[in-house]
Amino acid sequence: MASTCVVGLQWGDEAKGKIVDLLCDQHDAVVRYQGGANAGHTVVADGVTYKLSLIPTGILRPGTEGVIGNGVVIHPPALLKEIETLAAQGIDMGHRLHVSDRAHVILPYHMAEERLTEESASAADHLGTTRRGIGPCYKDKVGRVHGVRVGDLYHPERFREHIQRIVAFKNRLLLAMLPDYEPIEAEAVTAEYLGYAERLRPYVRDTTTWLHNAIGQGKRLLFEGAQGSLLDVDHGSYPYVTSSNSSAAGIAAGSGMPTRHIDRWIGVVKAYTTRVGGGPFPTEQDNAVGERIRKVGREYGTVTGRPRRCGWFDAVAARYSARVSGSTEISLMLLDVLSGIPELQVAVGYEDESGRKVTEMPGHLSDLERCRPVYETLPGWESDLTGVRAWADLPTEARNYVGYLAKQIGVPVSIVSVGPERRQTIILG
Ligand code: 2SA
Ligand code: MG
Repeated sequence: MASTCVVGLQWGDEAKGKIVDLLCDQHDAVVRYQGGANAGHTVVADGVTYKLSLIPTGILRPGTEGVIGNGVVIHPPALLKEIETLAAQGIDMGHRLHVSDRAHVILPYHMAEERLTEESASAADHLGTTRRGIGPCYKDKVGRVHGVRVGDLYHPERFREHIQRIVAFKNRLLLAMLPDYEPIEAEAVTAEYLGYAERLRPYVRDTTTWLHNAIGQGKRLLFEGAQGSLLDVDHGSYPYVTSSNSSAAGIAAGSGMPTRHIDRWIGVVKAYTTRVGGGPFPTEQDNAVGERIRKVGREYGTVTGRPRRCGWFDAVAARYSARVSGSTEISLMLLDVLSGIPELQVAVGYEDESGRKVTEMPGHLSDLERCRPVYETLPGWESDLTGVRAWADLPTEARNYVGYLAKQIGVPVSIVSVGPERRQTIILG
């Protein structure tokens, strides 16, 4: 038994893709269990950059299988485009990609519904989403009446009738609410999606059974989280979260696999913090430090290109999400980005308005918004770390910084990354 999970412990973009890619050799299949094409994973291998969104990172390795589990929401044209782009880069999906017939499908009206809130007159409604239809699709899934699953696409008559009913409902709603809304034609959408279904047919199956059989055959699975634990719909900074359980809490529900098969629980953090989209961010540095991190770390959204908000490492948040995600080891990413900053700050606690100490992550938005970080200052280092391959060769200050973060999170660091390439990795004994 050697299944692993790799989840982000911040607000996403912790460079999980690189860790998943590194661990692929030790696993037989990589499983996505939540999110959709809002995710962006960048992997650099032998100088080639691969951008993955819906497809599990494992697909880049010739022998590894990729599973898109039931908890994922799928926009079929986005998936097909990704398959084609990867094929053009020489990645042959063959029989290695498995898409759950229980996963929900994103339809054109979901994008329109997202505009309703994201472009509403009241800024308080704007979450700063990726506009990929993620939230509205999950709403329909939980609401049940309007949910469409991948498996429905293979029952055309029933699907056609279902779409007619849904589209009639959505058109009425959206026409009343969105001034520039162009009504959707049920028959056109049906034909379009039945076309996608044919092209996706080789990949679609009951992935729950597939995974259980894989475990039965002694295969090792790697569960790959998208976004980060602080964006988890239950455990994150609600409502500024995504619509799925992006912490490790989502694994069982989103894959059909009990987590007792997992024996390695890796939490991934950056050496600093970023966030894209709205919501509280206590250690944000909306100043020269933040700009420097953004520039050196190339902190722009992989999917949307939006500049990411940057700030100091937040140990309160990381400690909390490491607990929620059950992390027993930490991969610390992008340490090289901090070179040349004379002093580094780490939030070790928060203070509320009246100066009272807060050591736990506040559950309510208003409380989190009002928190001021309490910082510990650590000396930085000058030298470029991108060529360092051994722990002993890191500057003392960098080693102290890593050790300090581990102590603050309460979980040991097992991997330190000093660049996007596979070889720019330090494995700690
Ligand atoms: P959504 O679209 O409903 O999931 O948006 C809700 C919030 O979740 C955030 N979110 C993300 N945060 C970081 N990275 C994500 N993936 C892309 C990337 C994002 C991009 O890898 O860079 O390209 O902009 C991601 N996906 C969702 C989102 O910003 C909202 O705050
Ligand atoms: Mg990303």
